[in-house]
Amino acid sequence: MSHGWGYGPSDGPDKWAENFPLANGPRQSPINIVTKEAQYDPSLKRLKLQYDPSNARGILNNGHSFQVDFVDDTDSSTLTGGPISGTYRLKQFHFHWGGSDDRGSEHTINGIKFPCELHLVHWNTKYPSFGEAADKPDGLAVVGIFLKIGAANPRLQKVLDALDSIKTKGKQTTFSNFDARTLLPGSLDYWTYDGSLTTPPLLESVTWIVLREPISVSPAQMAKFRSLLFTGEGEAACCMVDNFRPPQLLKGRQVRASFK
Ligand code: B30
Ligand code: ZN
Repeated sequence: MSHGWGYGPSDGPDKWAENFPLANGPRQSPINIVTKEAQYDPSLKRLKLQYDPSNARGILNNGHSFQVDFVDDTDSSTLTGGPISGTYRLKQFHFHWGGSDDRGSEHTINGIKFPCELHLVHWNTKYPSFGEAADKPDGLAVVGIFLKIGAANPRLQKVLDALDSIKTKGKQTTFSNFDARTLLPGSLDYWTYDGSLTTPPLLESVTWIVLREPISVSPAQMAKFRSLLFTGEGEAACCMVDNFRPPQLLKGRQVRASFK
């Protein structure tokens, strides 16, 4: 589970290009979304997210975030519609967050940072597996959802209650019967653009779908995210905070909006 990259001064986003030259590629993520530059595209379809709660399988501290993993051997939890063609299956979701509430999201909106960002990761079933899809230009679709400070979000609580069991890098536990649809905001209005994984290997395979409406999270809930550790059991503890990549150059890409 040693990745050779992280979010510190010696192995963080400014250093990733040394081992992953794609860091300077033509379609890197995240980006700053300048709302007045996004073009409304009436041909964009409504997003359809169909998730089966029984597909949730486990939760893992992977040393750079934590992820909830899903069984993906059938089309029972899928993303269709929106900007994509065909069917994409849910593989996992995870979050990025800050050490304080003034930062933490990867995408920004007109330069505004949110304290946390949720990523629901899907792969295109025209390929045989996530691994085969992950390096294809149309291989992945990630739905990004901002979290903003407000009322405690009861839909997050089951996830947050599991974090005590996976405090250190490499720990995992079962996580079952979870409906990821409950994490979505009321409106599915979105921006979309062609981008990449936001962590090494930074593969340029992601159709990004960033929702306009944030979901809420309380200060106490954010504290729970920040109680996780980057480090493994027995190592000097290092809190898992500021695990986000900053916005990358647009390099001529167009951002489209599903709404006027
Ligand atoms: S993101 O949504 O762009 N932040 C991956 C998926 C989505 C994003 C970033 C990365 C991904 O699948 N990475 C490769 C898988 N990981 C697996 C792991 O357990 O956590 C291996 C890795 O990075 O090299 Cu660590
Ligand atoms: Zn992510």
